Formats: sequence, C-alpha cells, structure tokens
Amino acid sequence: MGSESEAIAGWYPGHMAKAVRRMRESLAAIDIIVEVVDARIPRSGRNPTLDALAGRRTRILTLSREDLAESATTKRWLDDFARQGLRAIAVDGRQPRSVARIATTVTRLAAGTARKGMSRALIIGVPNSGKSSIVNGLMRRSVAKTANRAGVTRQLQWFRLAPGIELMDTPGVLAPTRLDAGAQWKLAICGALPQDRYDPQHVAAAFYSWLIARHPRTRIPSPRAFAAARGFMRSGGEIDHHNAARSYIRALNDGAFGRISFESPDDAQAA
Ligand SMILES: Nc1nc2c(ncn2[C@@H]2O[C@H](COP(=O)(O)OP(=O)(O)OP(=O)(O)O)[C@@H](O)[C@H]2O)c(=O)[nH]1
Ligand SMILES: [Mg+2]
Repeated sequence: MGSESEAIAGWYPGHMAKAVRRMRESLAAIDIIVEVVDARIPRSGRNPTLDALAGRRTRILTLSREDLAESATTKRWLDDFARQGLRAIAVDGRQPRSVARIATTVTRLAAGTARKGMSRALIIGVPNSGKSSIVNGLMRRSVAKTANRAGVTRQLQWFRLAPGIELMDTPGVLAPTRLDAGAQWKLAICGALPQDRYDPQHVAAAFYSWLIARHPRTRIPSPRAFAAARGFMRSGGEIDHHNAARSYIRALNDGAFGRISFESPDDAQAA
C-alpha cells in the first residue's frame, strides 16, 4: 500500500493547515480541550499535532461511537487513560443524553478554569471523529453541520454552551505524516480519510485479514462472500468488488457486523 500511503500523506489540504494555524492563534484564550477520538481506534485515531497543541491545558478525551466498539475493550481503554491521568468519557455522539455527560464535566472544569467569568473550550480531533455531532448534542439543537464523510467542518466556529462557557468547533485534522499500513485501514474504515484517497478493496481485505487472525472462527462474512451474497454483479456475471467493498465498509459502520474494536490497550504499540 506504498503509493496509497503517499496519497494519504499528501492529503493535508489547505483548510487543515489553516485550521491548525487558527487554532494556535486562539489558544491563548482556551482553557479546556475536548479531544474526540473514535472508540474503535483510540491509538491510531489520535493526532500527535493536536496533542502537542493542547499542551498542558485541562483536557477531556471523548471516545465517540462507543455504540460500535466492544464495551469491555472501551472499558479497558478508559481505565488505561485514567491510569495515565487523562479524563476520558465514552459516548454515542448522536444521543444528547449520552453527550450530556461531557457537558457535566465541562461545566465542572469551567468553574475551576474561568477567567473573568468566562471559560473557553476547543473541540479537536481527526476528520469525521464526531466533533460536530457532540457540539450539537451539547447545544441540544442542530447548530453545526454533520455528515458521514471526512472534511465536513471547514471553519472554526464559536458556540455559547451556557452562560460563561463557550465552545469552538474545528475542522478535523489528520497528522500530515506517512501513515503505517495498520493505521491506514482503520482510519479509512472510521471515515477519517476521504473516499477517493483509498482503495476500498484493500481496506476491506486488510480489515478481514486482521479479523481472522484474531478470530479464526468469526461469523462475519469475508468481503468476497459479502459481495456474492449481496449480488454485486456487473453485466456479464462478474462481481463488482469495488462497490461491494464500499458497501461492506458501510455495513461495518452501520453496526451490521456487531461491535468491533480495532485496537485495545494490550496490543503491541506498533500494531
Ligand atoms: N454510530 C455513531 N455515529 C456517530 C457518532 N457520532 C457521530 N456519528 C456520525 O459520524 C458522522 C460524522 O460526524 P461529525 O460530527 O460530522 O464528525 P466531525 O468530527 O465533525 O467531522 P469533520 O467536521 O469532517 O472533521 C455523522 O454521520 C454522525 O452521525 C456515534 O457516537 N456513533
Ligand atoms: Mg465537523
């Protein structure tokens, strides 16, 4: 997947570089950082550039899409982050009741960090990790645009969360570095990469080889079996593997194959 890795490394569009610049400029006013990472990839789904940007500010790590991750693994991640002294919460970003737990923590932290009665928070993370959904949940109405593809939010935008608390939504930013093959398929499945930047067949195949190495007796269909069963045929009887693989990845994200965590705190760091 060498050439793909370059294509992805090259995908650091102007809006991301600009967003990072603007975030840096706003940092002096920021007291709290809410980092959002897909609960299925708490290691590969974090961006070291944003981590460095957060510095020593009060921080909340939000594991989003907890509805798609294995509950026991998410629990292990939460314990692991707690051991590192990081406040972490797992949520379903589409459910206001779930997101309310972030509001409780932000409000409590805001009381301790406010300057002249105002506390400001910045929400950061890789593309499509669920930042704007959380903003909407916290605001209890749809104020920020959300969609299931990378690069929806393009501008930094302030929202008034409560009297004395402001929150800034930001565009997703991917680390502008070469991604190793293991991180690529995970970020692609979690929607952090734009669809035209990866080959869905490679991604579906990489996922499935990871899966059968872990669960040799899995009942989740292989991409090939899925394509055949769903009738992805081109005229002439050939299987349309490309569109089948896209549909396979969509099914995974719809939860059709059940809850799957792609990473656990016990994996070797390099995995
Ligand atoms: N299943 C599930 N889907 C979620 C969750 N949170 C967000 N989504 C979906 O994920 C997609 C992306 O959400 P956004 O909130 O737009 O993500 P974002 O981080 O703001 O994305 P960018 O602005 O592109 O960086 C949307 O289709 C949401 O409905 C969650 O906890 N569970
Ligand atoms: Mg957004």
